[in-house]
Amino acid sequence: MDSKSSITFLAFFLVGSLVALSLHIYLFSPISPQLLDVPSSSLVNSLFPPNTHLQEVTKIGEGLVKDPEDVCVDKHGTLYTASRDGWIKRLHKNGSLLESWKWVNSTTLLGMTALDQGGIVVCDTRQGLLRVDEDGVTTLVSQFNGSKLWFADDVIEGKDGSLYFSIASTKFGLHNWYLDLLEAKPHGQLLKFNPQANETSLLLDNLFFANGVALSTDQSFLLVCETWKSRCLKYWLQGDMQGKTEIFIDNLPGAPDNINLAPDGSFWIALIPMARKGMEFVHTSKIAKHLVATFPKMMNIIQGSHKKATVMKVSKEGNILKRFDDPNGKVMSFVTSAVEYEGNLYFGSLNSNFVGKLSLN
Ligand SMILES: [Ca+2]
Ligand SMILES: [Ca+2]
Repeated sequence: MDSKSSITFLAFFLVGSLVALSLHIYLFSPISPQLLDVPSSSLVNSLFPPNTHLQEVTKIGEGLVKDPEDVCVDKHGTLYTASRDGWIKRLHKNGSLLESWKWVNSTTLLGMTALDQGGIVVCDTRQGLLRVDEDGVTTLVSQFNGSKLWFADDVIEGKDGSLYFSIASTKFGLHNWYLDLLEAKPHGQLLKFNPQANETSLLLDNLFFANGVALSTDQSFLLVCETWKSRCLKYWLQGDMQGKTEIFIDNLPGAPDNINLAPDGSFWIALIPMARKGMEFVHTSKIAKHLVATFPKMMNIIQGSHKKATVMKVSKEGNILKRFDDPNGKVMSFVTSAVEYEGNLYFGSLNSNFVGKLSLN
């Protein structure tokens, strides 16, 4: 081949490859994406600079628990967490031993809450809402509107016994969570289960990955985190605003996971990182989204670094009060939950083999 034919051949090869790739993406992309505006964290970072407070965390039950996403504490001070091996582990008040309490046939347990009458409710992304108590495991809610309940993410009990819970995505499952992020459309829901009537109803639809839920001290409002939007919504349960929704806090410097009421009426929010540094452009390009969705090996591009952790304390009016970080995941990373009890913060994480504990004094 002379040089002219070589160039022609190369051009045909490149165009052909591009057409083949586009066709492959067109035929096999599992998403129909829209763009996602990831807020800049520079303002929050200037007011509340990242720090190393989470590096003072001590480890409870190291090696005895796998990726405990959430923790909860009952009225007797017993702490519970769900391990990815299906064990619900617990720690008695003032105890130091993380005990294997009950086993659930699941490797996909997420958010949980302690019940007033004893026992806990835990979200399973395949089975729905499960109640676990001394007698064993009972399924409370497994379907809604005639469809199987997928991807229940977090739950909280109201004082009348109602359970408020989130469905992260009605389209994608736990192991495809990154497709929900790439698609960036609101497939999340907030639901309410009334145990007396054995009835489940829809409170909010069209949420961008509905995640942590929490009730205010007086239970006049409910908070639900919209992970992909870096914000939490306030849903009014009482008063003039009953049934209405407003933004509680937005422009968070990360994606909110679990949110928990603090004893003083404020809230602790755990933030997971949104995208690997320098890879934020993926959220602004439909072509890039299709590419990553079609070739899942590229998904670590959009997965934020596991090697950091951030939690924030936010007042009931939605103002940031405190911030704790482990900026390089030296002690604890990918923290998904922070629960305050008697002067200590307890942490769950999707990248830990222990429950974290930090003294607030
Ligand atoms: Ca929770
Ligand atoms: Ca969660």
